[in-house]
Amino acid sequence: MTQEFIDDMTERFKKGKTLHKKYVYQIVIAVKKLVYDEPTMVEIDIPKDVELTVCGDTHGQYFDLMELFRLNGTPSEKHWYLFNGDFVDRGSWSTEIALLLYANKWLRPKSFFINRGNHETDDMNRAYGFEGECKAKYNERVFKLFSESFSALPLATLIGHKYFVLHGGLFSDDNITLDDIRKLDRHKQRQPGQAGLMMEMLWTDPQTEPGRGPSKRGVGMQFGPDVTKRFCEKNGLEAIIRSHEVRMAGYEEEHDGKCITIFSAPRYCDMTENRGAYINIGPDYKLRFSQFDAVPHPNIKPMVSPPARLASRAVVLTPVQAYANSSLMSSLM
Ligand SMILES: [Mn+2]
Repeated sequence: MTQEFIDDMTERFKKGKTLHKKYVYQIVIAVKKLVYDEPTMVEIDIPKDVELTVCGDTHGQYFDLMELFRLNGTPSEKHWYLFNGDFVDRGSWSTEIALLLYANKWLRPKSFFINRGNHETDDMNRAYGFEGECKAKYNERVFKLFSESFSALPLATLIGHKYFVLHGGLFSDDNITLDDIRKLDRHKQRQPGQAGLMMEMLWTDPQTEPGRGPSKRGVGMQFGPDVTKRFCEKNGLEAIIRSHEVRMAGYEEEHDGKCITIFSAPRYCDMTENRGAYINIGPDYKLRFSQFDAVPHPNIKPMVSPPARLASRAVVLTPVQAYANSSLMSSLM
């Protein structure tokens, strides 16, 4: 992989062109190997002359990601990026975003990072467009390779022992520590399933009430400010940084500033009038939030299979299928 290749690919995608299949196979296979060998929780420190940008959900909104890079700078050895999951599904350019992120990961594995989100999973990709998009733009093998690579992605990143970054949020059990995440062998299960630590890391949401509550999604659960406070104190953290839910400002600091949501898909699904945001962190480990707005994009509809298809053949819905069928699907990630 070279920067020239990435620049060329970026321009091709802007013009609505695809990449030759042989390059797609090479990129996805190479990145699968790379991320498979990373720990379940990647631990990074920010060197003196480096800035790290943390991005939330991008959901196939390629032209908005281009706007983010235009405003904030493209990835380089001195400008690191961490994408906190949900870069595919819902938008019309999920393969473009996935390939661009992967090409960057291949070129600079130690300065470009990707966490898995609840949409880097087979169930979600079937219902929310990524599988269909892979088949429409490439072929089924491309989807299968992506699916394998998603299963290999790390589930969290720890920044300077201060910020715990993961897609969903905290856990149903107060005894879980960062050491349990370090020890979690994510390669034992390809999909997060309906219960357990991996599922909770990808699916949970914060709530304003103390304690824990049922999830409005039907998958995972919600955790209150006291849960976040205890987790941060116990693990010596400043805050957790998560994504997974749209916020009108693109970001929100909740739970006394200890639970930060970052969301990078402005005008989400062309339906919500939210801004997008990202966080820049330098060697001082202070968080600097930036917001940005959606830009125009070609009028191409997402390749979503109708959720009714799931209902028609499933007598008993799994929680994930129920979520896919719920009327909340347009307002949640
Ligand atoms: Mn999500």
